Amino acid sequence: MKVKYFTAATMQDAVAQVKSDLGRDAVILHTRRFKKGGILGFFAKEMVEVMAAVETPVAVAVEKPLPPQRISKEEETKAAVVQIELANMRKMLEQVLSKIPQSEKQASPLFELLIKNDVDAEIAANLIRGLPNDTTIIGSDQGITRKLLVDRITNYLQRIDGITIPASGCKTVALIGPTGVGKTTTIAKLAANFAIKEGQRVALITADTYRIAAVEQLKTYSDIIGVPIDIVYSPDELKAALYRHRDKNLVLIDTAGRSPKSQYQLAELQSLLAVDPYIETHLVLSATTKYSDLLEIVKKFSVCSPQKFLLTKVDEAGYLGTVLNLLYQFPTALSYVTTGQNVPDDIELANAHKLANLILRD
Ligand SMILES: Nc1nc2c(ncn2[C@@H]2O[C@H](COP(=O)(O)OP(=O)(O)OP(=O)(O)O)[C@@H](O)[C@H]2O)c(=O)[nH]1
Ligand SMILES: [Mg+2]
Repeated sequence: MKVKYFTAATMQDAVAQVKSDLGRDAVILHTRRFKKGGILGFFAKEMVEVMAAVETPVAVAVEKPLPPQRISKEEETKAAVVQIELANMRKMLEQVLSKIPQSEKQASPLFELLIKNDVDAEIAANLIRGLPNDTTIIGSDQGITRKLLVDRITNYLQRIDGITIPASGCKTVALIGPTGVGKTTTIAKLAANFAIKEGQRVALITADTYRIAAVEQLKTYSDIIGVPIDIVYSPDELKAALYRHRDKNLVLIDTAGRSPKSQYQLAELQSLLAVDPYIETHLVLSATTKYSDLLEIVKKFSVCSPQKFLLTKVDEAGYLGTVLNLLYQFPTALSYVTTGQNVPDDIELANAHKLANLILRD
């Protein structure tokens, strides 16, 4: 097969070139319009490029005498142009239709369920695209389709990564996030679980010295759990405290709630965490926060390069679709999920399958 490109000012001219060069058996494979010349895009001339091919180039070289023509060459060229334009229109229409799966959207109760749970409409449409309709599988019910959908959601959430204590050396984890999302409570839950249930050597450090009550809150937990606590007022003090606790398995750092709107506060937090590149930072997000706010929080806290998200207050959240939307936008590992105020019980390693089912809550 011989393939050639032809450029001309009009589609008619390009097709005429194809015919005279490759013969009447040539087929048009692709056409495109592009701009040529001009200055900075101004006065550019629109050109047409046609990609054409012919099966047997030999036959083209020795062109057979044409049968008596009933239609003129000009009419033939026009017909070919119309055909190309029609093919292009059909292609465009197919593309548009594939983007708007209207029938799926309207027909599927699962689509409605995703929307009810605050999943973004486009994400919901992507998730249900191609899923078998309940009526298409003999003997099936919504359970089968629902299971497939849960699997799809699970795939999007499957980067689960809690705190792993190294065989030797010390793991340092800092929780950061906006005010009141549950950082201190979560630190207490983690400390209790690792120290009491797993028997690890744990130390707490709090850098939240803005409120007396904040220090007292964590100090109370450290007394009950029986782990040491250090209060640090500067990056240098944090460095020194980390050095002091180098014999521990896990050091948990609590930080003050920061407003995503305050660049100063975020820069301060960033310089605090910069004292040790091995600090694993979890951005604590409340499942009750609305999506637009979550987006802003994630964007603004990105200056602190959090490696993982930790989701709190899942017990209070009416709908969890926002979590899926967020992870679609920012694919990030989820570490833990907290489900209530009780220390140490209301925390668990994030579970993608469980969350997927919550995202499809009736
Ligand atoms: N329902 C529910 N409440 C929670 C959860 N986690 C924390 N809380 C509550 O949320 C409130 C704030 O918790 P804190 O741990 O003080 O939050 P924080 O992020 O440390 O707050 P700041 O230090 O002020 O930024 C407390 O009343 C907690 O009991 C949770 O998973 N579910
Ligand atoms: Mg706190």
